[in-house]
Amino acid sequence: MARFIDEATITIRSGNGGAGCVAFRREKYVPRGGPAGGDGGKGGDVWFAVDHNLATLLDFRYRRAYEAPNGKPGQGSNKAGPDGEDVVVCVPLGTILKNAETGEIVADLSDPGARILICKGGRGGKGNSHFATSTHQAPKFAQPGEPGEEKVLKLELKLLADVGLVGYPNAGKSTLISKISAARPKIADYAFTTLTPNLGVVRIGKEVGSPTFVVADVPGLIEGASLGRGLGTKFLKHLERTVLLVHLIDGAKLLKEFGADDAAEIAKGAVRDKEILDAELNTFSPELSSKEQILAFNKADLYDDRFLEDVRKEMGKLGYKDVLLISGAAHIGLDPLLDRLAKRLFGPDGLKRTHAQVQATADGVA
Ligand SMILES: Nc1nc2c(ncn2[C@@H]2O[C@H](COP(=O)(O)OP(=O)(O)OP(=O)(O)O)[C@@H](O)[C@H]2O)c(=O)[nH]1
Ligand SMILES: [Mg+2]
Repeated sequence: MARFIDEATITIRSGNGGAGCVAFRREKYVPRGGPAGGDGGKGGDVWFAVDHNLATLLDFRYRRAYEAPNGKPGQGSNKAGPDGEDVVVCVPLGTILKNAETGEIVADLSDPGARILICKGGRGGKGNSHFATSTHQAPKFAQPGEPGEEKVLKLELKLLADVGLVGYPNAGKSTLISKISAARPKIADYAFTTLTPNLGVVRIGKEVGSPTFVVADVPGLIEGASLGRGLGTKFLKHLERTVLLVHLIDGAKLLKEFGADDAAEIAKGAVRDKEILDAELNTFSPELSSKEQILAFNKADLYDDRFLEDVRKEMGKLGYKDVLLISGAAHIGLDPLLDRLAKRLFGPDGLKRTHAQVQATADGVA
């Protein structure tokens, strides 16, 4: 999958207005014709519009300046100069434009039909015919055109995933996304294998045209991530627009810590791990931590079935009654997980998620 670029800085400039013209009528047998300088044309505007075929800001790494042409100067015989043509900068849905210096939001293109004027072209200057008065019939001046505007913008695009995977490093997030989607992230037996978010498109059903949703696999979180430990929490901004999170518990880590004799201990450890990360999510963003979560106890393949059932019961006693037992690697419990996700996303309260789908398709992930 292509590396996801979600930030770019570009300079945009609207056109200057063309100057008004100083000219006089020249007619046979009329020695002193009146003023006839035409108006300058308006400079081109720079607009931003959503293009549903775009999914990343990659193009802006190659082209960083967008300039609309100037209006042409006015001409004699009261002929106006032509306007500069407008430039439309096409961006993916969900792109946010910020002032690169102050960070202030200039525009949010989260509306599918968004088309926003960002730099207005300068007005054309008036030709000298506008300035004739009864006492001053032959003005030898005209108005200059107004200058265009220049802005340096930071473009930001959040990954518009429907479902976010959270968990400790090594919990098996990348393995899971690789089993349920076509994404092929790096998977390895060490912490912080995933350094940048991966997107995967999950199809419900096998037929072409059956519904899909987008899952984001992000780097692992650890205690203190909100203070910058590990890879920090910066990447969590990619989960801000998800509908729900799947919180993966690392069953292998708990086995190592507690052994396989006391289901209550393992359950306690699982709840502890979940709550540690919930606290990190909450420090990063209370809104993110209040999102609905599906709790999945992963690496179930390493456990004896009966023991695992006991773990589930013990977790229920601790207030977590709805835990899915899964294994990404061994493909255990994945269909029930996908069913749950599909019901939530496509059920009666399900949202329309055109944002994410459009993006992912264009990104070639599907
Ligand atoms: N036994 C078992 N091992 C698994 C399972 N899922 C993942 N693993 C192993 O766990 C290790 C970590 O897997 P990853 O998928 O890279 O974990 P991650 O959560 O993406 O890790 P980070 O990217 O570091 O946050 C790898 O060695 C995987 O093979 C599972 O269901 N069962
Ligand atoms: Mg990973």
